[in-house]
Amino acid sequence: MLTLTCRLLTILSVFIGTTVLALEAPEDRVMLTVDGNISTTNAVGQALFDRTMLSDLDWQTIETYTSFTKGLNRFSGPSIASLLEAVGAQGAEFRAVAADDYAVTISIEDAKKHGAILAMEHNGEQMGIRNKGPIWIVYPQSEAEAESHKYYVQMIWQLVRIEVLPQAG
Ligand SMILES: Nc1nc2c(c(=O)[nH]1)N[C@H]1C(S)=C(S)[C@@H](COP(=O)(O)O)O[C@H]1N2
Ligand SMILES: [Mo]
Repeated sequence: MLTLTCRLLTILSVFIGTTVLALEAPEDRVMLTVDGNISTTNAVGQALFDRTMLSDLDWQTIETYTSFTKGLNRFSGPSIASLLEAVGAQGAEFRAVAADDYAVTISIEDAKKHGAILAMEHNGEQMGIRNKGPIWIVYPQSEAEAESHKYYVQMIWQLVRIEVLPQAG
């Protein structure tokens, strides 16, 4: 009986896993396009996300210092890990591209390890395009870490696109 229950649970979790992996089409304005080395799409070669879809990912609130703000600031948004999982990203790095064409390559392992998020709210307010929004990649950092060049160059604001890079070699 126990084995049967276990088996049913396995089948069920596989089923739920598959359901979660399917990505519905956005119903609202697209805020983020993910492409490249991904297995889950809702357009040809792309995973398009509107605000609701991003809000449904693993939403996190962090309190952090950044090189661009004063004192402790609160940021909320989906974890990068959950976005990458939702699109079935395969690879070691992604290229993040902003509306102003600024771009930076980010290590997936590093972003996951540090719990970086796609911040969409700053101190409880949605971020507009004039305030580094609507999406800003933010790493949780201490006051000292916030001055680390390695991380502040990765804090790309006005993020519009993530390209998961093919595995090297
Ligand atoms: N969208 C966007 N994000 C960006 C940048 C940019 O030009 N555009 N510059 C990056 C780099 S190289 C650094 S050093 C800092 C620059 O911040 P500052 O322009 O406030 O000095 O933000 C990072 N994030
Ligand atoms: Mo920079």
